[in-house]
Amino acid sequence: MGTPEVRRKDLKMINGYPMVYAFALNWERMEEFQGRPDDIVISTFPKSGTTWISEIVDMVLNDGDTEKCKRDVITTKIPMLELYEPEHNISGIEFLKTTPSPRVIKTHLPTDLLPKSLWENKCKMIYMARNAKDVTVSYYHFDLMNNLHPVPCTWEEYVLKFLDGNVPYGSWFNHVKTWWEKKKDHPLLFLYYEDLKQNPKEEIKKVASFLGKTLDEKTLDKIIHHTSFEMMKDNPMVNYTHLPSSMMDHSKSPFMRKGTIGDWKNYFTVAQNEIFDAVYEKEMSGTTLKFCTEIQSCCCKFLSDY
Ligand code: PPS
Repeated sequence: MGTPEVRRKDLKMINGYPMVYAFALNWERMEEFQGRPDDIVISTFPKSGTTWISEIVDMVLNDGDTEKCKRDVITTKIPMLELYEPEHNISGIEFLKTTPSPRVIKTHLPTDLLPKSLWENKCKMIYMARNAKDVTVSYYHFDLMNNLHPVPCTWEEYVLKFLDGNVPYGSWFNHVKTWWEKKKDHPLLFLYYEDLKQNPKEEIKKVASFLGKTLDEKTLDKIIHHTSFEMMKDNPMVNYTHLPSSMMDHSKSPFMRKGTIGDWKNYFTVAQNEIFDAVYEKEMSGTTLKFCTEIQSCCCKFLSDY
């Protein structure tokens, strides 16, 4: 049998979640994945700053040593669990099997698709959340350039699809709410993109403390500088330009696009914003999660922080 065609295919349902077609192939692999007690999991809904927090975690674990952090590309340093691309024989699971401990694992999986052993082993997890409107804009542009995703529709249709959870990994609402709940009974650090953007030092200190590290001011400043959007945009080890263009076509939209809070205002019409807000209010009622959607002095204040 030849290599299956996985580019621009429709999403495939896995236990009720729409999944990237290629990743959904042989899903049993995921259920059998063996977590190790010292694994560190970085989880996000896509386009919430995964690459950013991943590089921060790598810098924290390496005490701010930029040379060590240049040892390899981000996809090798922090492999993506569910990534599977048969044409180039890229498999997150296979790669992780041969990765020495302690492993840092990237995933976008919702809580109930994450392999059980990662929960059972009480692995440390860092969840990074970003406001839904900026995620919608970022995801739309990602669909333009990511050939493993279905061909994107118009922006107008995309907003509705996003609200319906008809995008890879399903509903943003379900994702952030269920991960937030996990915080109650699992070692999980819940962070916000907007907080990291506005107060990187405080947020990086939280990451360091969660990972059992104490970093001095100079190291913290070094990490902030190395992981700024401007630096990461031009860093070929983290800006995803190393992947084959058959997977990601940066001429359609760069992976490191804008890296800002509030870009949604450049895309949402007044009518779209009203529709979005109405769904948002319904979906988010009853949760203590609070997001900010624009730059302001007081950002994502939530009611039951650590
Ligand atoms: S992915 O494909 O889901 O793993 O993408 P992810 O890394 O989660 O998200 C990509 C968005 O994060 C922005 N980004 C950053 N913002 C601020 N600072 C830094 N250092 C940084 N690095 C990446 C990236 O530009 C994408 O957001 P948009 O809004 O599209 O620019």
